[in-house]
Amino acid sequence: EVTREFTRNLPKAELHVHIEGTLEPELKLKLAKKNNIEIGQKTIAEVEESLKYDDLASFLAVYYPAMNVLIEEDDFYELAMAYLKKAAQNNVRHAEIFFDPQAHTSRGIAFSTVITGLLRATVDARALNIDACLIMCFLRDLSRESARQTLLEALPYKDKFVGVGLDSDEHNNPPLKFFNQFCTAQEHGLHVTAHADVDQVNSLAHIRELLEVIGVERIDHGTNIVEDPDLVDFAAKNKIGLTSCPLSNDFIAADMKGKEVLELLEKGVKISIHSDDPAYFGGYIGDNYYALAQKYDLTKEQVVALAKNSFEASWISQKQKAFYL
Ligand code: ES4
Ligand code: ZN
Repeated sequence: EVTREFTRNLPKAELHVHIEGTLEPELKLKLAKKNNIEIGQKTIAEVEESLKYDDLASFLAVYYPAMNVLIEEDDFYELAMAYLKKAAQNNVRHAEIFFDPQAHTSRGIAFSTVITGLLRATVDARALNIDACLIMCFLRDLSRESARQTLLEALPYKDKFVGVGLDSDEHNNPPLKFFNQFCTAQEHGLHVTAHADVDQVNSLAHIRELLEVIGVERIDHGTNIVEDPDLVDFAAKNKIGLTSCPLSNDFIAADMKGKEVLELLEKGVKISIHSDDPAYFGGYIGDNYYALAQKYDLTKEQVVALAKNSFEASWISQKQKAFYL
């Protein structure tokens, strides 16, 4: 009953996509050539051959080196524009896009180069009928001091992004490591979200820190919350958004987590479906909805409920939400 066309055409909000994770092999090769970067691959087939991972650490080991091809402001613009065109084809109406400044500033690329290129693409996205904005993520496996510096550098641009997030390797990197940065960001009126990747060590403790201490508005992935009924109850009552990414979870945890998604949907949690790193995990947002719907035999009503949750959990105004709900 739920077709590929249905999942593609349904109006959606994309709340969990890493712009660096939308770097397709073709653009990677093109930018490597333009910028004279040695990446060890010369053909699409060779790039595809390099896409081998089965957990978070092995994925990140492929993911970060690929970003070396992004040098100029125009490279960031082109990356984001290519993503936004794919998003438009998937009927994404609103996109809140993660970017990882430290993955670039650590290679000597200026923060202003990254954000200016990405921001220019979000402006041009209006012509595609997409309302797009940016979320700046801290890399949790880097130091607090690095996060502090990054936030300091970002604050002069605070009207150019809507919130902060937390991503990269979760192992031994609990949310409270960045308590100060989250507080400062909130004081400046920024929204807050953070990854609690599926099946990570101490995942429930991390989710509890995020909800009780930091006061996040969303949790990225976070489906392990089903193990704690009190936290599920809290998330439902407080309209905490959970952004689940089936194709990513299938790579990282060999499980799309459909059972957890359905249980949370049933319990009234604002859970929705997203694409994480679509160039790496085999599909954009429509593909993620379709894969989940196929595997778990979802009804149209369930798919529509997930898509409506994506607008409810988004950071658009109540008036804009009324338009989509
Ligand atoms: C990520 Cl799957 C995943 N987990 C954590 N951080 C990330 N950054 C990009 N993809
Ligand atoms: Zn993610």
